[in-house]
Formats: sequence, structure tokens, C-alpha cells
Amino acid sequence: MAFQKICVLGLGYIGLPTACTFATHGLQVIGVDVNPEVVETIKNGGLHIHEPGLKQLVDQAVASGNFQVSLQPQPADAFLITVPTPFTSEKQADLSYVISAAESILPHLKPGSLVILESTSPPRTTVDVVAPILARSGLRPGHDFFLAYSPERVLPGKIIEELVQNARVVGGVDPGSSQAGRDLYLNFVQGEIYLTDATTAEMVKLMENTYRDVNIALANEFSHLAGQQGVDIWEAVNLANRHPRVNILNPGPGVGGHCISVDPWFLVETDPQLAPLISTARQVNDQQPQFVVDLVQHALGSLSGRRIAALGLAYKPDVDDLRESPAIAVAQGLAAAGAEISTYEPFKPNAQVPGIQAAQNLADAIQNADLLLLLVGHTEFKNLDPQVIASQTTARIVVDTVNGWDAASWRSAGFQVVRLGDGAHKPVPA
Ligand code: SAJ
Repeated sequence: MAFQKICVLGLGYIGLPTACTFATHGLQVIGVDVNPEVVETIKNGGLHIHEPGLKQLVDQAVASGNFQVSLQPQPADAFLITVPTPFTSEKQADLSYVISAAESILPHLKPGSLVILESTSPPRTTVDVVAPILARSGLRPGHDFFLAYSPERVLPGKIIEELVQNARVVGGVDPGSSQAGRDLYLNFVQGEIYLTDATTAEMVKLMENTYRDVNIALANEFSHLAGQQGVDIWEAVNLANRHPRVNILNPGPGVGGHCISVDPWFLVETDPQLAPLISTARQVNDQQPQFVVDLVQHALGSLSGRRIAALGLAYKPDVDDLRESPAIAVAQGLAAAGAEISTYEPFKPNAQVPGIQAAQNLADAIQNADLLLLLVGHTEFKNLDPQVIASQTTARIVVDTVNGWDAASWRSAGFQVVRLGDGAHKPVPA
């Protein structure tokens, strides 16, 4: 099946790179976002998100003449839904963006159209939520038009590359829909494209991210146990990973971002009785910021009135995304315990976080601090020279939650060094 014109609904971290990649591969693409600021920013040659290589890709797409942005969908051969699926305070998927995106396609649906849902969604969303909405057109999914689910699997920080290289799973509501989806992605995907049904494809996505979450929870739990035994977790993980069938992940201040810290709940909500391990892992990772607060309290004796420079607010290294960030939870936890927090996030120096003072640069953040707290392993932070930092701050203690700094170099620059999981600093139980 050949496609000339496609409409991509939702121009976030997935939708914008996907839309532009289709455009640079010769398809006419309408990128749709309901947020006028996003549409204006892109029209004016700007970007509302940071992702390595994205600016260049958007510029290429615009220069090709194939990429336009709009507030509303327009007639097209295929429609891709790449909107967010946040979770509610009860940890249930909020499908309102998916629903309104599907509804906005309705006037443009015609026999032979293809609709693909890419947004991470609970199992059966495509068949139980999206299909009935689209059927209001009078056209039957899988008969009169094609409908499929295809999860995005790209890693923030490597989106542009992984979009093209990664294997892709396409799950149709019928075999014809799966094949139509494959035909569309073949325009640029170089990895294998595997066909299945829609609900299996939804499960695959949730299983991938849950697998990672559970394994990070295990690493975090190991770090607690190792600490109690006086064992350095980083050395222990390194040695355990020499086993040919073991690959333990890294402990840290917790799990954030809009994917791994959210998606496992979409499986739990289907039947909590059947998912005790998944929800326990989520709880272990959600408690990790408090573990860091306790570690810092132990290092300082008391938190009240102490000045802490928290380095990094993003959910992981070298991205600007602050969603569900454990670094923010740590900073807020320390502030709630009476510490004075100044933060510096190089990828978003103007970010406002309630209760936290954000510095515009590193020097301002660390100048009058009692303690430097490394929360995110941004390359910029890892490359800091401790000798230079020693001359820029009053702090003489550092707490490294990501194993980002060479402890010996920081010690020889005059700092007391505490590393999460180093086995030498047992946190005081809360
Ligand atoms: N983290 C650890 N220890 C580790 C690895 C990660 O604490 O060893 C933390 C990170 O610091 C971060 C969180 O986990 O806070 C998640 O980071 P990540 O790099 O593991 O994953 P994401 O959320 O950036 O991207 C994931 C990827 N999924 C998998 O690797 C299974 C990506 O392929 C998905 O496309 C993406 O979720 C998504 O959009 O769902």
C-alpha cells in the first residue's frame, strides 16, 4: 500500500521526530498539535523540546517542503496518534488525549484510511476505545479502514537514530491492518518490522518498560542491602555482571520520565491481584528519593537550615525532560525537611519547581553551599574538575547519587565524598 499524505497528531518527543522523519523520506506530512504555542514555535523555526539532532531533522523536513504544522487534522491517507497518556492520581491511564485525537480524525476518515495508535496505552485500548470512536464514522475498522497499534520504543537522547534503526512491532485489528502499518513504516524503518495483533502489541510495549523498571528496583534494593553490609554496590554490580547471564542495572535516586515510571501501572490497573511484583517494584523505585534524602541527612547530621546545591533536575542524563523526575522529588524532600536548596539544571535553567530556588548557572548554585548533591549524571557535571569546583564553593562535602564522580579525585581536592551505595555511609532509617 502506498501513502502520499499523512497526519501526525501530537508533536511531542515522539510525534515531532516521527513526522519529520516521514517528511524527509518523501511523504507529505501535516503535524498537528492542539497547543497553539507548540505550533507557533515550530512555524517560527524554533523547538519546544530538546533532543540531540532534532533541530537539524526539523530544519531538513521544513526545507524539503513536505512538512507543515497545524492546530487541526487535515485529510490524509494515514493518521498517527502520538499524544501523551498521563496517569491519574489513582495511577490509572488517562486516555483523554487519545480519545480526543481519535475524535478529531473522524471527519477525515474514508474507506482505505489507515489509523495507527502509537501512544503507550493499557491493553485493549485500540480495540475497546479507539475502534468504537472511529466506527462512529459508519466505517468498520478492519473492514472499511485499517487500524493498528504500533509502540514507539525509542530512547530519549537517541530518538532520531533509534526511530530508524530499532525493530518495530505493528499490531493490527486484522491482518490487513498490520500489513498496511508495515507498508507505512517501511518508508523509513531499517529494523525488522514484526506483525501481530493490536492487544499483543500494546502488551509488548508495557512489558518492555516494566521489565526495565523491575530490574532497576532490584538494583536499588541491592544497594540498600549492600550498604547495610558495608559493601560497595558499584563494585558488586560490576563483578556480578561478569557472569555470562547476569546484567544488573544501576541504582540511583529513583526512576523518572514519562515512560518507565508510569507504564507499569497500566499493567497493574488491568488486574492488581495478578501484578504484585510490578507494583512492589514501582513502590521501591518511588521510595528511592527518600533514601537519598536520608543519605544527605546522615552526611550533614541535620538538614535544618543547611544549604544544599542540587545538581540536575532532569529525569536522566543529558535530556531536558523533568517529568516524574526523581531529582525533583529529592530536592523537594530536602526542602520539606528544612534545607535550603539551590538547583541548577543546565538543560532547563529557567525551570520553576515549587519550593526550590533555581540558579541560572553552576557557579551561583554552588557558591554558598554546605553540600553538593549530584542528582543527574549529565556529561557537563561528570566532567567537572574538583580542583576548580573547590575554589568556587564553600561546600566540602559531596553526595554522588549516580556514581558520576571519581571519589579519589574529589577527595584529593579536599571534599568528603559520599556515594549512594558505597557501603561506607549507612543512611539513618526515616
Ligand atoms: N535508570 C536507573 N538505572 C538504570 C537505568 C535507568 O535508575 O540502570 C533510571 C533513569 O535515570 C531514569 C529512568 O530509569 O530516571 C528511565 O530511564 P531509561 O533510560 O531507562 O528509560 P527512558 O524512560 O528514557 O526510555 C524508556 C526506554 N525503554 C526501555 O529501555 C525498555 C525506551 O526504549 C522507550 O521507548 C521509552 O522508555 C518510552 O518512551 O517508553
